[in-house]
This record gives sequence, structure tokens and C-alpha cells, in this order.
Amino acid sequence: MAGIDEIVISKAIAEKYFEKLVDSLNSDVAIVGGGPSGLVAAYYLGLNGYKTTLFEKKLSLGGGIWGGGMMFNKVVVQKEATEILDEFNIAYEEYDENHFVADAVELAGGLIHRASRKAKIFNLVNVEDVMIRDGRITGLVINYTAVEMSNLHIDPITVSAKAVVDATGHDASVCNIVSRKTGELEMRGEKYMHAEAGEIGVIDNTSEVYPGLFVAGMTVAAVYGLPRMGPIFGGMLVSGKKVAELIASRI
Ligand code: 48H
Repeated sequence: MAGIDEIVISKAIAEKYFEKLVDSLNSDVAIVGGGPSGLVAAYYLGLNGYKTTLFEKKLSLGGGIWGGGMMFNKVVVQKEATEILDEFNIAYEEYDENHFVADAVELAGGLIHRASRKAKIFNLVNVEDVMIRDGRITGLVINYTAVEMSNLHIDPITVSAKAVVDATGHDASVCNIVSRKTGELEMRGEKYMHAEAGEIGVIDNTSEVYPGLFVAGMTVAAVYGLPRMGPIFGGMLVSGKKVAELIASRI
């Protein structure tokens, strides 16, 4: 343990962080939100060679996974999503032929681990606006979450991307901004609970909703007016994989 130097530690952190930030100013894909759909999308896009950056406003990634249902930290997925759990090496057990159970902490940790190997991840960064040129999203406007929380008047910075994914869950943050500022994206609003219809709807409607802007996960329900599904996460995982495939076919 000899030779450790506080200033070298500080320099290493600052240098490597800003190296990552500068490198991420231009990405193929920028994902907003580090919940299940965003993490799966980040993994598959990175795996397929797309330069991918993910912004998460909170300290921890994982979104709504950690608490399972009502803080019972187990999550349910359907059979169609188990191949994604296998790909991420996440354990699960069969509850019956339609329902499989995984540990919420392992699911969150496993998704974060693999996604962070394939994409550049920034936590504590809030996406507060978009850049638009000629009717197409060309990037994001970002600021530290602490700036928003402390209500300081500090201007944001910008990053560019060929495609943006709104994976911000119930908030549908990016879509709401685009809807409000362009008037060209209708937000139908998430509906009542109907797990099966919600799951199918989210997967089927994972799509490009505005030129350059794609939706995955619960944001799909907010845009398309679909039912919610409660603590079943297979649709989120499959939607994340689908958006990655969709983007790969477009850029
Ligand atoms: C940066 C942001 C911003 C922003 C939000 O909520 P999530 O887990 O999202 P999904 O869609 O991958 O998964 C949804 C699932 O967790 C869920 O809530 C389900 C299945 N509910 C069903 C039901 O019936 O209730 O993650 C979204 C992430 C969060 O970590 C946010 O902090 C983050 O996006 N986020 N990050 N900039 N402007 N807005």
C-alpha cells in the first residue's frame, strides 16, 4: 500500500471522467433513463458496435427494479423474457409455465453490470431538453441533477446523437418535452392496470415516435395510452431489446 498519493487519486478521477465526457459528446445513440428498458437497450446497442451513452438522473441506476412490487424485492417476468435474463446471466426460477421469478437486486445489478461494459454511463445527469434541426432530434441538453435540485441558475451543456431513446419510465420526460415544445407528438397518457394488455402493448408499440426519437419501456405506455402492468418486468426487457434492434435497422 506504499506510494498512494491523494493528488494522483484526484487527478485520475478528473482526467478519466472528462475523457469519458468528451468522448460522449458525439454518440450514435443517447439513452435517457437507466431503468430495465434503458439498460437492456444500452447493452444490445453497445454489443452491436453502436457508440452508446446513457444518462440517468439519479445516483443509482436500475429505475423501478429494486423495490419489486410494493417493496417486496422479487420481480416476475414472462417466458419470452427469460432469454434476456440468460444473456445477462441473471438467475430465475419457474413459478408456473407463464410466470418466472428473479431477485430484484440481482436483476438490477446484473443489468447495470453488463450495460456498463457496453455503453458509457453517466449517473446524476438530468436530461432537461432536446436539440432539433430540420424536424429531427439531433441531441440532448444535460445538466447535473444537483443543479436542478438546488435550483441554481446554471446553464446546461449539449450532446449529439444520431438517435435518442426515451426510456424514462412513467415520466416520459423527453417525449413530454418534445410534445410541449413542438406540438407534433401526442401524449395519450398511461392507463389503468391490465398486465397482459400492457405488456403486449408496450412491446408492440416500441417505436420511433418523432424523427430521431425512439421510446422503450413504460414511456411507450405514456405515449400510446396503454394500460400499466404492475411489477412484471418482461415487457420492459423485451422492449429494450426491440428498440436496440429498431435503431440498428435505421442508423
Ligand atoms: C435522466 C431520467 C429522467 C431525465 C427519468 O422507471 P424506469 O424503471 O423505466 P422503465 O420503463 O425501464 O421500467 C419501468 C418499470 O420500472 C416500471 O415502473 C413498471 C413496470 N411499472 C408498471 C406499473 O404499473 O407501475 O426507469 C426510468 C429511469 C429512472 O431511473 C429515472 O430516474 C430516469 O429514468 N429518468 N434520467 N434524465 N430527465 N427522467
